[in-house]
Amino acid sequence: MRFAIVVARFNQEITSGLLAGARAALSEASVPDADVFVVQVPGAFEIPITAKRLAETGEFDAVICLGCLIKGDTMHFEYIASATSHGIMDVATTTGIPVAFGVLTTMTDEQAEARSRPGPDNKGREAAQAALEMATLFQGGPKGRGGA
Ligand code: DLZ
Repeated sequence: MRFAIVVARFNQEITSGLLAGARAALSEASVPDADVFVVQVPGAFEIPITAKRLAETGEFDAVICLGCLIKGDTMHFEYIASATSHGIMDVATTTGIPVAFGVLTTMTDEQAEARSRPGPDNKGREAAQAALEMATLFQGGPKGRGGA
């Protein structure tokens, strides 16, 4: 199976931890590095269009989206979080390719750090595990192996 990862550079100290967690989960599932394609984008807002282009290539069994939004003093957080989450869901439902949501939306830096550290609570790892499960489920064709 082949996977694409879209990772935002904004809050890079956090998103690099998410990327490491996602890579670790794929590697532990015996996915070779050569079958993992990583694309960096400026911020979370740019994730959906990039995920869509990758999903539409037909080359990937799933796309993993990684980013980090930390609430600030303005409405930016709300607008970007809403656009990103709806955009990512839209990519999955319009392309039929599983798209995992690994975008943190936290109130504080500390919450983001706790979710991007190495270990079982790393949300990049969780997103990659969801992508692996969905890619496996859909391996049997449109109806999937699980009858979905
Ligand atoms: C502008 C912006 C702000 C304020 N905050 C974040 C953030 O917390 N996380 C993130 O990934 N990106 C942020 N951005 C950048 C936007 O996602 C986007 O890259 C720019 O608005 C340019 O389209």
